[in-house]
Amino acid sequence: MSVLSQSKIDELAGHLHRARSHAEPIDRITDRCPDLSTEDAYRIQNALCEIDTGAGRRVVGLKMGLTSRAKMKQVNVDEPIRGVLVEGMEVPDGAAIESSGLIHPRVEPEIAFVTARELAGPGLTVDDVLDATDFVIGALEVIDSRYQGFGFDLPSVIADNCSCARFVVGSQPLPPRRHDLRTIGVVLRKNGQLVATGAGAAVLGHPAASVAMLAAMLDRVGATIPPGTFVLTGGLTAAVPMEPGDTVSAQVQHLGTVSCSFI
Ligand code: OOG
Ligand code: MG
Repeated sequence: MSVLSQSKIDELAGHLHRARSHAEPIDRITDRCPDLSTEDAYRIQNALCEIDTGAGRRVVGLKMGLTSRAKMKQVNVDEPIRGVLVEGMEVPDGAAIESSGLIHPRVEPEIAFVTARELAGPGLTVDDVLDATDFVIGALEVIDSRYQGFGFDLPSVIADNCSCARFVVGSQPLPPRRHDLRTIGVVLRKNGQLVATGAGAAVLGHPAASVAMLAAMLDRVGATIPPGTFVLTGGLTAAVPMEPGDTVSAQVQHLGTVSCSFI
């Protein structure tokens, strides 16, 4: 149920926007609004994205988060969430990311989808999603919670656009049915050392199920996944903290290696 006035929603979005642009952590939104509903949290997220689009940044994709046990356990929130990727978040494969613009970045390996056709409504199956997919590709997501100590609850992380900060897309797109995405292995290395391993099925049993869930979640607000949408399906492993000087790479079976570093 929506209870907050639009001016309160805009004020909270402005607060998160300042935290993000100054790279200064803030207290959880639910410390200010203890009864914040999920619905109002998405309204704050929407207002935050409108600050970006109002400044001329295009929406470049959508994301799902908290779709694997490893991720849910790490942040102690056990419900999947959706967020919006805007222009300026994407960095080229192998790029060096300025740490000064971020608070306490973490990196996680993901399998991304690019849709060919619109996906709409609840009840879509993995097959429906695969039928409507142009290609899948490996990705890294750089998350950076705007909250102190990366500590949040469900409404707070939704309002913060699901900790979105940067993302890196690999260079080996594959047709969605070329391989069984459930058994695609991922190896995550930080500074050359193995830090995590995973498989596609870590995400809701099949990464395409994450896209189906996104369509169902959007349906609740009368929206769909348009054709040509880039979708991050969620971290396959827990996220790994990054400091200036660190390099991270994800080797994703059949999808090549994707990497970035922090300066
Ligand atoms: C929330 C964002 C989660 C994922 O892939 O699970 C996410 C967070 O962990 O800060 O992007
Ligand atoms: Mg993610």
